Amino acid sequence: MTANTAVNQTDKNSPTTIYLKDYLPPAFLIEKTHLTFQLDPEKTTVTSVLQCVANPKAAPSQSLTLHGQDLKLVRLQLNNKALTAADYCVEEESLTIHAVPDAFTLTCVTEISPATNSSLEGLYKSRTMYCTQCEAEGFRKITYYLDRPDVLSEFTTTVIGDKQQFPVLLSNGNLVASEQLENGFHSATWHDPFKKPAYLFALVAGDLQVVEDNFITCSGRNVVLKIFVEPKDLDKCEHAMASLKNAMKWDEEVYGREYDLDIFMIVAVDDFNMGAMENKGLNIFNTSCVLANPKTTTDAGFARVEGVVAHEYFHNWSGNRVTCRDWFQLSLKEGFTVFRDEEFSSDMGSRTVKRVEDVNVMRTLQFAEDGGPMAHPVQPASFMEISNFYTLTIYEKGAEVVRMYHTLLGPELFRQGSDLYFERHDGEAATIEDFTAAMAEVSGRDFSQFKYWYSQAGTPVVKAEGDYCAQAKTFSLTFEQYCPDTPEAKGSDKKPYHIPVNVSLLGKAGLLPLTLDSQAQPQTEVVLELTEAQQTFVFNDVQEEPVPSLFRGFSAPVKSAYPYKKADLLRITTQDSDGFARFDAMQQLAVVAIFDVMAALRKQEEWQLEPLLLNAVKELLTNEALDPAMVALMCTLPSQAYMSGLATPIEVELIHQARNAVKAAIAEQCFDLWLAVYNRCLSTKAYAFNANDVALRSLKKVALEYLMVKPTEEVLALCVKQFNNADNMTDESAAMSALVDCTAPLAAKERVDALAQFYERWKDEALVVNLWLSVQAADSTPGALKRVEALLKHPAYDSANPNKIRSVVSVFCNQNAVNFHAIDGSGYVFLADQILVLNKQNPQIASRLLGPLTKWQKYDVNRQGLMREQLLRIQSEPALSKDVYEVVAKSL
Ligand code: 0A1
Ligand code: ZN
Repeated sequence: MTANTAVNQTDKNSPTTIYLKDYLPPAFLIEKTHLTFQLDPEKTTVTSVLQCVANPKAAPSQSLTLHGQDLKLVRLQLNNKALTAADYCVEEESLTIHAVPDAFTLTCVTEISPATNSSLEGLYKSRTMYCTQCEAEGFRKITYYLDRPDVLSEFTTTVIGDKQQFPVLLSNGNLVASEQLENGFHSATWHDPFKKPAYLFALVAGDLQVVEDNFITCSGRNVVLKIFVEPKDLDKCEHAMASLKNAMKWDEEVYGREYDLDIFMIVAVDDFNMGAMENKGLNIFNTSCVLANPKTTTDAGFARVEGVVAHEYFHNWSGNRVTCRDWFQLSLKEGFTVFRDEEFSSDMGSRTVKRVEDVNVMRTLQFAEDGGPMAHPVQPASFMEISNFYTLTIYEKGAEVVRMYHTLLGPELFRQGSDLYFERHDGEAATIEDFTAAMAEVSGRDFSQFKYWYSQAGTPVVKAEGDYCAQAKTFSLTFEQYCPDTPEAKGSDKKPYHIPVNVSLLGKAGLLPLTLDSQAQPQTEVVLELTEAQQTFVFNDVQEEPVPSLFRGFSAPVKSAYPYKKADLLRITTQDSDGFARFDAMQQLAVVAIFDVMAALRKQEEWQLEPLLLNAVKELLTNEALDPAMVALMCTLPSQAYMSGLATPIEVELIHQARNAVKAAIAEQCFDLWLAVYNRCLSTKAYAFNANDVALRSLKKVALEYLMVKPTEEVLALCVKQFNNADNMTDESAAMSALVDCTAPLAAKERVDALAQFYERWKDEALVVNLWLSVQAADSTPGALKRVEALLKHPAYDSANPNKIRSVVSVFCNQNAVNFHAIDGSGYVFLADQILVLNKQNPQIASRLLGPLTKWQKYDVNRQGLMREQLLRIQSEPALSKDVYEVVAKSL
């Protein structure tokens, strides 16, 4: 088993911290890279021939230092001269050749062991196939190289393998040669004409089937599209292919970006640390993000495939053609590409639903990251292990920052800015500053204050107050902003942000026309630009006291507060033209209702469901003109995780109880309405993935959840019927979840039967089994840890497969709060045990699992002690990986 190089604890040194301010260009460039792989499970030979030149833009250097990790060096040759031990020095993570000329060819032969590479970085085996993962720094586990994103090279790759075992041999670019060799071996040579950094390199070898299609680009070129999968998954490629074609077309229409190679390939692999990877011309996907079939995949799964396929495809421009100078610029490609994929998905389905889902992720998960010990700016200033920085802040907050340019500039100028950025930096490694400069140049705007969104960590808090003067007919909005302390800076030292605030004013009969001092033409929505710590905006000619609708569409990633009365919120939920604002107001009403119940439970007092919330729900359930997807979202109570972000210390049990109590009250008091809604949503049409059908299924699911809180015989029968007769996984798994979540004695047998039957039906479908595992890991009834431990021993579990680990361990620790945070600390001990095993086996996954423990400061003193104890236990492990070390050290 190879693991990441363990941190040497005996010398008491922590791993080195790398700083953005220390960036230096590379002393050498690699113009051409020629690789030959002779595949073998334990002894793959990699021959690299590198054409190197001194970098004219860097300080001259006589020696060349290459990155390398877990490599066995077999041979080294400089031009025609074989090098001997005296000519170079091999260290744990590098190879230095003492003297090199200004231009030279370096030939290097190394041996690696893909079969024992359990870290899933570099070249590894996933079931029967070989594949690679090189971002961020995995290429150095393949051969010695300048493994940094600002070294761009033209790659030619020859792969040699046994033809029977590996009929398919793939790498980046175009296939330029294939040969039949002796002893049943064959070879394929691929050439990628586009210069790229090593992190975009890919290789795949396996016995794979292919689904093929084509796309004619806007300039009339034919591009062959291929999706490679294991034979059993051939029936699950159609949706990814359609999504790919939609994404290619969308990128041409919306960004003017045309695909550049003659072939675009996707490969599905089972063992993958992340969702997918944008390697040039050869994207590698976690099966969970590419395979979809109505029978085995939920609507959420379909949406994820559509989004991830598009995301990886969009990287061809935002990431590959224009790449990153260094890893501090990661959000340059990730934030921009997430913004692009979010907009694509909005255009393909329901814009409002997509926005609500994305904002929920920001508010529940990214805000928690921003408020924890791993908080970092969108452009971090330092890191120890870059793998730890593939975060919600880099991706999702980064996308929100790009969205704010879009809001401030409007679509036309934004497009001009992106055109300029792509044109100016094509074939280069760029920086976040380059992106900002392009946006500034096309708009003539000054983004110097806006840049604090990149350099300051933490979620800004914006408090607003309104003041209506009936006499003068003015409405003043006063905003105050501040940003809390984060690990790298005190709040008081942070500069005010440049915040776009989308505002409308609601009158009794709808949106009011707005006249600001600075504007002549009345509109119904304006973008206020908040730049001061405190600032007032005055609207004129306001004929009645309005209810302001603020941060419409979540126009900035901030925590906002306005002293709304409950009736004001109700007005927004029913009258606002912005779907997100309606959802948001409803959620605020629900939060208030849950907090009220928590307060009553704390004092052991009687409580009553907030009547305004109940009325709002009833209105939503009876108004058949509303979008069912919005009804579903608005009737879904804020999650335990969302509620946990609102007050410290987090009262785990109380939130759980109060949420359940509110849910039960709504369920009971609207039972007949829910039943009517459920019946209204039933459909006899065959499954299709489109906004309307998804909307109906989502509302049906929410209806079933409420009905199953306290089911009648009739409801239970409906649920079982849906479980048995559904023609698609969305409905089938919704019924299973409803049964599993149902604690009523009436459903006790059905609950047990459903789980057993589901497994019997789907035990041969790995991704469906993951769903089955996660439903059980999230089951919040008592005794969850025992059940989870049993799942880890179940034949369906595979402790080396990240998807399985996520389905059980992550789901239990992140989505089963009452059990994970059991007051005896057993959940924490369990997680630490898992992390310690994974630390050796797969450090990236181990480090990601640490998340819930790092938030210890948000809990009561008792739990704080128990969580810290486990962090300390992990810290005392003698061979801690860099990945785990960094997160633990920063958390303590
Ligand atoms: N760039 C990919 C995600 C990715 C990042 C890191 C990986 O290994 C550490 C793997 C994939 C994307 O944004 O889709
Ligand atoms: Zn990405």
